[in-house]
Amino acid sequence: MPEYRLYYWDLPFRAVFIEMLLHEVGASYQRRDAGDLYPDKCLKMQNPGMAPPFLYDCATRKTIAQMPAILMHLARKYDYLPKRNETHTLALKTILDCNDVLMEITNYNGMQMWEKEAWEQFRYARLSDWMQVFEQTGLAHGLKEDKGFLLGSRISVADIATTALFGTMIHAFPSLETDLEENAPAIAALYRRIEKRTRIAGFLAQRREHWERGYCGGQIERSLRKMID
Ligand SMILES: N[C@@H](CCC(=O)N[C@@H](CS)C(=O)NCC(=O)O)C(=O)O
Repeated sequence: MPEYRLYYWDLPFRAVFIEMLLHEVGASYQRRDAGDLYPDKCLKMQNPGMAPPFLYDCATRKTIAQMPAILMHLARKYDYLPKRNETHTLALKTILDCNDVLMEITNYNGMQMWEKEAWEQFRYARLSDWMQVFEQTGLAHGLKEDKGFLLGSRISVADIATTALFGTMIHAFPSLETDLEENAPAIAALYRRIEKRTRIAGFLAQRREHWERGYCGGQIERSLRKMID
């Protein structure tokens, strides 16, 4: 029996954060369609949640919602959290930053489709500032282009989340690689190093063959593609 069940759509967007960490730590899981829980059963389970991803932990027989909470649960369990209070807090802050970027790049979960002017303002002001936020965090903790991790000398959930954010974004929209190179060269190097870790590389190769350049799906992905491709 797998250790976890992950309920999500057949897309990388928020699930890839969780899947990358599960692969990195060697935990077994089964991918289930989000529709198995959402929306009908969301309020009926213990620890109800609003929307996928949901992670069912077979050991505790409980379901957790909210991507950041799921990552923190797994990171604690598999020792992927920094030890010091400050960096422990920064790991959570990094995951929340990632989730904010996901929200912003999808124009608040597709509330409105992107128009050229708004997209360019986002791309060249907000997104580039976000990239610099990650870069400055890394540099402050000794990250170099050829070595190191976001929050110090040891890998943590923050590296997995940063890679899931920028690696997935750039795989889906390759022209954004230039933006990351210009605003956050050490982060660009970091995500490439993390993507090469054996278990993560195997997972990404297999899932990307299936997802191809897919990102968040729906009309908002089509709108993003109109802006970027
Ligand atoms: N804050 C939540 C966001 C969850 C979310 O927006 N899920 C999307 C897919 S990524 C969804 O299916 N939303 C449907 C809904 O909100 O009803 C998280 O980080 O997990």
